[in-house]
Amino acid sequence: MLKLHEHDAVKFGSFTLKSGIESPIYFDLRVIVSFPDLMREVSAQLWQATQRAGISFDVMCGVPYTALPIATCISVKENVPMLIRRKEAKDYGTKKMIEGNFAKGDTCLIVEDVVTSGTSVLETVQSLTNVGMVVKDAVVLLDREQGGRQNLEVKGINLHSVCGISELLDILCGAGRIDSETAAKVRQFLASANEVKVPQSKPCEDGGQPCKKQKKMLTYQQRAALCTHPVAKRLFTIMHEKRSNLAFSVDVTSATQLLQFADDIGPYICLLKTHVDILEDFSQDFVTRLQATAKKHNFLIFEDRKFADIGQTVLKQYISGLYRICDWAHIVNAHIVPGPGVIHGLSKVGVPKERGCLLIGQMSSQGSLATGEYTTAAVKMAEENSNFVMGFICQGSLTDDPRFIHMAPGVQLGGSGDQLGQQYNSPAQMVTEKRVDVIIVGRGILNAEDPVATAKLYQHAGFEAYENLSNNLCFCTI
Ligand code: S5P
Repeated sequence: MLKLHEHDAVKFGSFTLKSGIESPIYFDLRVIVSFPDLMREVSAQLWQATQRAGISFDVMCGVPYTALPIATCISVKENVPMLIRRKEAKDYGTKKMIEGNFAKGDTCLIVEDVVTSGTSVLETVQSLTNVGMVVKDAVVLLDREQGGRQNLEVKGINLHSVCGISELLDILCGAGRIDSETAAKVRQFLASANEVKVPQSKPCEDGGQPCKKQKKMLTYQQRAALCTHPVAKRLFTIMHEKRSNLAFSVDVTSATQLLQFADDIGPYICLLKTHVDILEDFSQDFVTRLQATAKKHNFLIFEDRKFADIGQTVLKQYISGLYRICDWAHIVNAHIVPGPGVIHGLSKVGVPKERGCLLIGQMSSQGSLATGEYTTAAVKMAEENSNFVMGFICQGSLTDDPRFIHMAPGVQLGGSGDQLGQQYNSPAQMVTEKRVDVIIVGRGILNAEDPVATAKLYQHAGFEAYENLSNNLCFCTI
C-alpha cells in the first residue's frame, strides 16, 4: 500500500473531478504497469488474498483493462490459466466475448484493481456466465467501501479484498505518509459521496479541467413538470418517485407466468413491456389482473405492438380484435415506414384516451435500416405530433427536447448479443454514454437464476447511471 502511494497510484491533495467536485483523494491504478516491482507485489498480494480465503477455481479473468496485466502476472507466476473478456460489445455483435480455453461448468475467479459499486465486476461475471462458466469469487486490490461488496453479494459473488479504503488510510496515517486531518477529510468525503451516490469518478486526464462533453441534465422531476403529454408526465413522475428507469420486457408465452413476473418485479420498474400476441392464454381476465398489478406497484404498461400500416388499419388494430390494446396499454409504439398516417390513425383514439406513442427511431438489431435520415424523419414526425408521440425507441438520445423520452432495448449486463441479431449494451453505456432515459431489459432478467435480485441490480445500475448525469458528474469511460 505504501508503494502504491509512492508511485502516485493513490494521491492526496485537492483534485477537481470532471464533475467539478473537489476530491481529497485520487486513485489511478493504471500507472502500476510502469513499475515491474509494484506489479509483482500487487499480484502477490492478490494471490495471497485468494489463498487466505481458500478459494478454488479453474481459471482467472481480469476485469478490463487495468486488471488484465495483473491477472496475467498471477497466471504466469502461479501457473493458473487465464481468460480475456472483450469490452467492445457493440461492434462484435454475436462474436466471442470470452477468449481462451474453458469448458462449461469451469469455475472462474475475477481479478479487479478497485471496486466501487461493483458494476464492472458484474459485467465480466455476466459475460462468463453467459458462456456457461461458474463465478463465485472476485479478488480486488482495493475496496472503496461504496456498496460494491453488497451489490456483488446479491449476485452470489464473494468479494475478497487485499485492502479496504479505511485500512489504507490507517496504514498511510501510521506510516506518517498522511496526517490524521487528511485521513479525516477523506473519510468525510467518502461518507458524503456515498450519501449522494457518487459514482466511480476519476480526475480528468487533461489536468483536472471539467469535462467539455458535460451538459447540465434536467432531472426526471423537472422533466415531468415540463411535459404536457399526460403519459410522459406520469412516467417521469414514476421514475422519480420509484428511483427506477428500468422497463421490464416480460416476453413469456403464459399469461399466468407474466402476471407472476409483474407482481414480483413490479416494485423495481417504471414500465412493463408486453408482447400480448405471444400469449397462448390471453383473456380479458388477464388484462384486468395486469391493470390491477400495475396500479398496485405503480408502473405503466407498454404493449410493444410496433404498428406499421396505413392509418385506417392501425386504428382498427389498436381498438378492436382479440386484444383491444387501446383499452389497457398506456403506451404503444409505431414504425414510421408508412409516414405520418400511422400516427394520425392511432392518435384518433389514443389522444382522447390519454395514451402515448413511441416512434421507432433506431433498433438494437444488427443491420437495422433505421439509421441516418430515417431516424431524423422519426424525430420530425414526433415533433409534429407531440400531442400523441411522447418519445422514441432508440439506441441513443435523438433530440435535446426534454419532453421526449428515449427508451432503449438491447440492454444486458455483460451480454454482447444473441444468435438472431440482437445486440446488447450495459445499463451504464446506455444511460451515461448514450443518454437514453429508460433501459428495456428482457432476457437479462427473465433468464437470471434469481430474477427479482437481478431486476434490483438493473434498477440500481440504471438509476446510478442517471444520477451520474443529473449530479453533473463525469461520464467519460477509461
Ligand atoms: O430495436 C428493438 C426494439 C424493441 S421494442 N429491439 C428490441 O429488442 N426490442 C424489444 O425489446 C424486443 O422485441 C424484446 O421484446 C425486447 C428485448 O428483449 P431482450 O430479451 O433482448 O432484452
